[in-house]
Amino acid sequence: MKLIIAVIQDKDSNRLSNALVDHNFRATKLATTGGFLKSGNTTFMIGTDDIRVDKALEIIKENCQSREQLVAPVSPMGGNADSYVPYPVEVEVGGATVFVLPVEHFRQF
Ligand code: 2BA
Repeated sequence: MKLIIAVIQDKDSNRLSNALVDHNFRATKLATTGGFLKSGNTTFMIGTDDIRVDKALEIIKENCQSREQLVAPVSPMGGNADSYVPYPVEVEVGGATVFVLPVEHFRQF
């Protein structure tokens, strides 16, 4: 068994949820925050049999698109001056950042 952890953009999360349910995958959605942009994103935890990992990855790829995102300068007032970016920066936020981990034990009680 494997645990797939996929960090995706909020905009794609409903579409991905629906696609996973349609294909009989079980998933947990977490509201998360990107360390760089400090804005919301969504992390899916998907536990699945090894033979279904490729199908899950295909569904993630099909339902999550990368987008350009402009990072506006944020005043350091009241914040940390070390992280201050004085000009807008455009970054390409990926469709999905995916980790596939082995699961040692899986139990449901
Ligand atoms: P964020 O950390 O908010 O990063 C958003 C986007 O900003 C990244 O998109 C990347 O294009 C850019 N970026 C991140 N760190 C940067 C840096 N030090 N310098 C310049 N640009 C930087 P993605 O790479 O597609 O990542 C999207 C989200 O996936 C990230 O949001 C983070 O929440 C997660 N993520 C990405 N790589 C990760 C990793 N190795 N471990 C854990 N989470 C990761």
